[in-house]
Amino acid sequence: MNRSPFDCAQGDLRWTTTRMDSNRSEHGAQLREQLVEEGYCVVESVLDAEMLEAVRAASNALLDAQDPDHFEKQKSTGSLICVYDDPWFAELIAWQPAIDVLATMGYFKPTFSTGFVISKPAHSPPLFWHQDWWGWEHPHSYTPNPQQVFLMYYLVDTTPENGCLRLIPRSHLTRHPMHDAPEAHTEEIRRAEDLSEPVFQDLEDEVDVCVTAGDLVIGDSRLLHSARANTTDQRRTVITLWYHPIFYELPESMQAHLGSRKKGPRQVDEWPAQAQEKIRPLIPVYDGPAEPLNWNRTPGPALV
Ligand SMILES: O=C(O)CCC(=O)C(=O)O
Repeated sequence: MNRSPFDCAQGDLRWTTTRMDSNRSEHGAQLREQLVEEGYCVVESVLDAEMLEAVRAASNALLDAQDPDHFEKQKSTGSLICVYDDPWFAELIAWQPAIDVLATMGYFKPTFSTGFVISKPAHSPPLFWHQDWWGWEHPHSYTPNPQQVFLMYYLVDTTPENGCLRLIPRSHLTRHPMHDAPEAHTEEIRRAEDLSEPVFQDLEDEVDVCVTAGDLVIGDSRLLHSARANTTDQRRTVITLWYHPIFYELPESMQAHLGSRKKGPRQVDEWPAQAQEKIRPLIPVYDGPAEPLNWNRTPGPALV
């Protein structure tokens, strides 16, 4: 069966290009509801075969250029290479089918901050449990609408054997014991030195998210997530891109943190003009007087 870019992994949420626009917006509304309530949703086949091949080629080139030490330092994550390292990624950041998905969800003016090539080598350990939000000092972070979402594109079909994503539904809005586990992003944890640490354990309420290559996983950055070990002989790569679906409705101090540099991150200044132009509409811009919100990755007591 041909799948449209807007098909959802949830069987009853399917939408095809042959239906009317009202069905399309209904599907977008269902995706948004799932994102806001559960913390994530999946949209099938957002990358077509040609784009998938192009993303694989660009990612493999970056991965093959890394020093072996990079993979040692990032043993648990696999790799952590910023997409700003290669202007080709402008194509993926501004990929229209994904921007269209966000629009059907009612996110008409998203902005983009950064992204990473995360690749688990063959026979590599699990990724530690963590969440990626840095704005916990503002009360807005304890309300349902997402301040930041990850768009994850897996470049191979994922399974529990090759390191699929796993997550704790609703943990973006509800406290979980893992929120109070020792800090996850330390050097020792990144190096996966002790796999008996709590951040590497299986959790009762975890959900595996297995996808087909080219599907899109959209998740709230506050959601607790991790990835299983890759026990296969093949590399398993995901590209994670961070967007801000309601940037222009966020508190000014959050906007200031993200958008105080008018031209975007420094590396972008060195990109060819065409690549800069491609992502320009997605660069967050803040011109107001507010001071940037303090960066704090630890949820406060208001998360209950
Ligand atoms: O490797 C994965 O599947 C997940 C990557 C991840 O946790 C992240 O990008 O925040």
